[in-house]
Amino acid sequence: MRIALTRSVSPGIVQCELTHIAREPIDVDMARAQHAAYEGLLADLGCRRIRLPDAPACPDGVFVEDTAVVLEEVAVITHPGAASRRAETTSVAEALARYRPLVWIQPPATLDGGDVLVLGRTLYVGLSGRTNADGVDQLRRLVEPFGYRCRGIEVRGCLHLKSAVTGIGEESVLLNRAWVSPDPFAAFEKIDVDPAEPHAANALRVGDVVLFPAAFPRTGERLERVGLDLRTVDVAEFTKAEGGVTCCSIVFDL
Ligand code: CIR
Repeated sequence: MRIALTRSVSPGIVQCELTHIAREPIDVDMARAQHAAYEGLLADLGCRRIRLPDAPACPDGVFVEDTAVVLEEVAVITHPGAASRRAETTSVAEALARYRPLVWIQPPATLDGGDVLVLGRTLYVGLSGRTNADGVDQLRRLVEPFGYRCRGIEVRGCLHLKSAVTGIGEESVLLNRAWVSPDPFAAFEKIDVDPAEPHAANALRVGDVVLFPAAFPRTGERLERVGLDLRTVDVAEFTKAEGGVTCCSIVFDL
C-alpha cells in the first residue's frame, strides 16, 4: 500500500517563509481548493491519504515534505533550517512512528526534506540556505547503516535541491542547470526545464506517473515528448509560497 501524508493549509500561509521570491497575496480559499485537488490526484493514483493534525499556528505546515525523509527502513525526522518551521516536526514524528522506526537530526545540524533527493540507494542532499554541512553529515551517519550513500550538492539561487532537480524516472532527472550542476547526475538521462520556466524542475513521481504543475506547459511538453505519463495540477497559490508539487506530501510505501 502507498501512503501520502498531507496537512491542511493554514490561514497563516499568507505569512509564510519566503527567501528567493517577493511576497504576493495568497488566496487561502484558492490554496485550499488546489490542495484538495492535489490530494484527490494522489488518491486517484492509489495513495491512501493520511492527514496530519491541522496546525493553524504553523504558516508553512502544508509543506510536509520538509519535516521528514522516509526510507524503506527508517524515517528521519528533520531539524528544519527555518526556526518558524520546527514545531511542525512533532506531529509528523507521531504519525510516522506507526510506519517506521524513527531517527532525528539534532541541532546545530539543520536539514529540510526538500533538500533530500533519493535516487536508488543514493541520497543527494542540497547544501542550501536551509540545510547545512552538519545536516548532511548527520543524515549520512543515520542512513549509512541501511546501505545508503549521501552526497552533498551545492544549490544556488533557489530554496531547496528539489527546486532545482527531481527524479522523473528510474534513470532520468529534470533539472535547472542555473541552480544546480548537472555533474553529480552524470549517470542519469537529463531533461532541462524550458528556460522560460525556471521553477519547473520540481516534479513529483508517484509510481510510473509524474505530477507536474500546470503553470509550466513548455517543460511539460518536453516531459511528454519522452513518453512520461504526466498529470498536471494547479499549485499556483503554493508557488507564491515558494512551494511546489513535492513539498505538499510525503509519499511512501508500506
Ligand atoms: C518555506 O520557505 O519553508 C516555505 N514557504 C516553502 C517550503 C517549500 N518546501 C519544499 O519545496 N520542500
